[in-house]
Amino acid sequence: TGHGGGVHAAWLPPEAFAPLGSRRVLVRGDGMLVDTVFDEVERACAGHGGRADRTAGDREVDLVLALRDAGPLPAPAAALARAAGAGGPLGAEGFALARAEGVTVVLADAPAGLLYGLFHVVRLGAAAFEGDHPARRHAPAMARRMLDHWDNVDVHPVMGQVERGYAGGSIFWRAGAARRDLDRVRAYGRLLAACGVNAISVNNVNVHATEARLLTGRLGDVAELADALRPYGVRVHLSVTFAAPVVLGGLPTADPLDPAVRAWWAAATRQVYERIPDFGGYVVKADSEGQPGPFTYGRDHADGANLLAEALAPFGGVVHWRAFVYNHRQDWRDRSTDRARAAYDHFAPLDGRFRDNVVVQAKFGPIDFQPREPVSPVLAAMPATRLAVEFQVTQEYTGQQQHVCYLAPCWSEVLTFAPWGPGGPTVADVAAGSGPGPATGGGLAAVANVGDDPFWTGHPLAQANLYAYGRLAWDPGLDPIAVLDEWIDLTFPASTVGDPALVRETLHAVMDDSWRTYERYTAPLGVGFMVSPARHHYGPDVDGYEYSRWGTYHFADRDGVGVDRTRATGTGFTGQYPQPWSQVYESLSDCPDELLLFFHHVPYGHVLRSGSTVIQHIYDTHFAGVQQVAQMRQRWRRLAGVIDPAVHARVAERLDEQLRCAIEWRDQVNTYFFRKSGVPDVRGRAIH
Ligand code: GCW
Repeated sequence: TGHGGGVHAAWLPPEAFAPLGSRRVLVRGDGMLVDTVFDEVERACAGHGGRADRTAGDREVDLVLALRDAGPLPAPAAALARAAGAGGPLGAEGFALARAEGVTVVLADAPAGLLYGLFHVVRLGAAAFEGDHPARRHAPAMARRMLDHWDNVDVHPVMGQVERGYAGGSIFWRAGAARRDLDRVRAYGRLLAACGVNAISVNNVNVHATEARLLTGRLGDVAELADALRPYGVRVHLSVTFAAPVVLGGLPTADPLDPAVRAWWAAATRQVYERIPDFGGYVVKADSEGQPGPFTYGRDHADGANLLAEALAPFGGVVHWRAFVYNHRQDWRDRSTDRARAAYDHFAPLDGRFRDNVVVQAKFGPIDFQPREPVSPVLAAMPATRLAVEFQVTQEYTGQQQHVCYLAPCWSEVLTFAPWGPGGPTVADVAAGSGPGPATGGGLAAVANVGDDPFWTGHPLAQANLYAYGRLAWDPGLDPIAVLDEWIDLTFPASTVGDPALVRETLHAVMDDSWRTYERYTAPLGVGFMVSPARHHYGPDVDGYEYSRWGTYHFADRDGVGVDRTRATGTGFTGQYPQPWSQVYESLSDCPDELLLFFHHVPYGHVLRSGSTVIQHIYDTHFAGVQQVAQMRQRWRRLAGVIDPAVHARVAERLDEQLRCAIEWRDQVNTYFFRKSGVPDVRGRAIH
């Protein structure tokens, strides 16, 4: 069950539509997305014995999905709709749901709202048709909930078809061409709509020669994707190269202040909108890791971003300009350069200079998607700029979809973090536009984790990360464990599994704490980056980046470990935070344990807030982490014969690899620090 055309149904198996599909449903309203809603309802009803209507006769109904202006509704629904809509406009994507007298009503002002309302009903399952529901309004916290595909059109010699992709090839591109598997693209759009994602960029932020041409000569390929995704409310964006006027336009320069360059972007952008009227905008990685940018012309990032923003403005488009800018040719001997400082140093001084259709997109932490980082200080430093927070759903640094690592608890910590102190605005507020900055926030963006793998995400349980990302972008206040429950209910409907309670219990046992488990057996206390350069960031290599140009070091010696980022004696990075965090991170005694080595270089005998020493903490967490993985693997075995055997087998195989790899992490990290420090494990366990 759950398979259609060889592709896993993820969180939309037919059985998840049973409660809806067995009802008498009326869909009222016009527009492409209302048609989508009706198609969904019709399909569900065909499969489960219900009835789908678009015209209000005098037949009885169980569920009404209606646009407010769609004309008269049958009697009980009409009163309910009035009650549901009473609190004023529902917004471009919002909806209200109410139930009384055996009728459930979903009301929206705009077609997209009806689509999200439909999937809300699917999520509620049988509960949508039980008892009474007082009218409740739903609207997304973030206007833009975006996924960035790091998909290449051509296979890149080092990075492959999808940069940092762990789920096979791209669903959009293959070996230099568009795949044209539009059924798959539509299925993807449907999954995205069902978790709330409404924007994607379709190519890698590292824009190579072939990909550059998506903007001009190969725009048709992008238009085709936009057509396939439009019925699900997903708008398409494009990563562009800043050098486009040179490499595509044949101009001698891409200087953002050059009138010919501006004219080139204006013309190119006009042509994009002629082809794709609802095109979302551009994503740009500039002056970062070798990508071209305004620095070449002595201009800054505001000049660069504003150039593209000016071209997009007449059409309502936005430019997502990434703040991931740092010196990737550092000298490890130079102790004054600190990669963590870079984004703030480059961008904070530019606050106020960006046009209002520029979104500055900052990775959630100051370095690079490590399993544990403090929140990026950029997010608290640009009150006059629209800011988007960038997450990495693809598990580059969190087990590469070989390991179970449910990331929603990490994202939730970031989103609910209050940069100005407890009780103040949160990171989610900043992104949503309800914080101190502009009222139109930049929203969330995240690197996608899907590919042409039959399970979409390689590791079937990694589907939960994609689902949870969308849900947290819609409502960052959601409890990540409750989101996991939603995902379990949808993905493993009770009717499709042998023992629903065991399935739920096992998935929670395996997934709830998996991010912290991953953290335990990998790099300790926020130090990060002890990953293997040779194996593309998979598996341990404690000194792999220690003498590299990338600027990611741990500075372990015989006495201690960690990066001194204090103002007093270190790089001064703590000074990029507002109070109270600036002081909390500066202070050795107040700094949270999990970030200690991110901010401080300490002796191995330093006593943590937990009461343990740093060295003992390293040993304990690494032993504990491996034990937890072994338990996860044990528990998973109990689902054999209970769930879809293909899902069971794929996860079982990956848990074997996770355990192997976790043991390798444990032994390399423990041995490394034992050899450096000479301090034995107080519990006398085997360290090699
Ligand atoms: O995490 C790093 C990755 C690069 C990526 C870069 C970025 C697309 O290792 O593969 O490049 O971040 O975010 O731009």
